[in-house]
Amino acid sequence: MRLALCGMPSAGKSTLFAALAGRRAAAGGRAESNLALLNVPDPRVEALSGLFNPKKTTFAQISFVDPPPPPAKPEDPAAKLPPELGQCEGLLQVVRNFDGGLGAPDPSGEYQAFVDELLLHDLITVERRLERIAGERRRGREVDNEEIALLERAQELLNDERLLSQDHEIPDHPKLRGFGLLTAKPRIVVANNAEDDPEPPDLGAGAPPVVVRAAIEAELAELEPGEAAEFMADLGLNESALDRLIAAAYSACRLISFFTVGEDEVRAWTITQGTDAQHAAGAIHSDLERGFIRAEVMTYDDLMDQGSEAAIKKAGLMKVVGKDFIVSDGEIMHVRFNV
Ligand SMILES: Nc1nc2c(ncn2[C@@H]2O[C@H](COP(=O)(O)OP(=O)(O)O)[C@@H](O)[C@H]2O)c(=O)[nH]1
Ligand SMILES: [Mg+2]
Repeated sequence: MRLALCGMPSAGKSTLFAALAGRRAAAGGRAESNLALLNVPDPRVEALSGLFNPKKTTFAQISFVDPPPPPAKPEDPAAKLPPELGQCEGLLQVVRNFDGGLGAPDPSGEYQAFVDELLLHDLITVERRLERIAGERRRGREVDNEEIALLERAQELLNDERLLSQDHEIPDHPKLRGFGLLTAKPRIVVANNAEDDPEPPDLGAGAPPVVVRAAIEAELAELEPGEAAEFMADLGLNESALDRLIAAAYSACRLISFFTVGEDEVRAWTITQGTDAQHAAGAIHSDLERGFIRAEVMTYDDLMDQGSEAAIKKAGLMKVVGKDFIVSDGEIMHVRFNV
């Protein structure tokens, strides 16, 4: 999963990136994105690895992108936001809630101002596409009426200042996938608080934000694990910004993990809630999806209770399931396939 940091200038995006990535981010004036590919911490993977002693242990991965501000193009209001935002699966909207010599923060005002930028970006994208289709129709070309209906519905929502993520169909529709519509994406709102302030600000809309204190958490990320734990205890933090943001991202993107285990590898895989066994197998390899026969499924908790797969089978806790079985978080699968 790829998440892009976004928000107003000086909200603390690059500082938060450094906290997440555990290293300094390149600051302003750069042309390239800061990019971090990180393991998703999961104690279950560690416990399974302890049980199977595999040659390899592989965590799920998540990537964070901190794109540079795009070059100013006053004539093109749609070019105000970095194009990288359109290419990721979710947005992390950072809102400044510290003074830091930048002036008193206005988290709810800044939050809404950036949401307005997202809405405007999408409205321009949708209207440009509709104009293009109208041009094709005038030239006698065939047009896609389903796409037009979707775009017109999107336009109506956006004109009412409503997010496309609220629509039942627009966010996942294959006909709109290529347009990088930003309000259709899952978005996690992050308040970047002052060092001494653990309270979430009232943003006037949406769910309460995840609170981070990016400046100190960036320092924390540079410490040795032992020192970091001590420092976190002093700050009254029991989970790092990374842990909290990953949990929020999994929930906002409706993601779950399942596992594969064995002597060769213990591994976590990320799928969307509601994925069936055959498509989950496809997350591992397309051959497993194509040649899917059945899967043997046990739960992580049962395996930890029973202590071995042999004991699981003896206790009748290994299920044999077909392709339509819906995989749940924490299930362990052996896929039987034939290609
Ligand atoms: N006091 C304080 N300053 C911060 C914090 N986060 C960022 N800053 C400072 O605010 C300025 C802008 O931060 P930066 O991460 O570059 O913002 P960006 O423009 O969103 O990438 C920098 O001078 C940071 O050092 C914070 O949590 N507390
Ligand atoms: Mg920056």
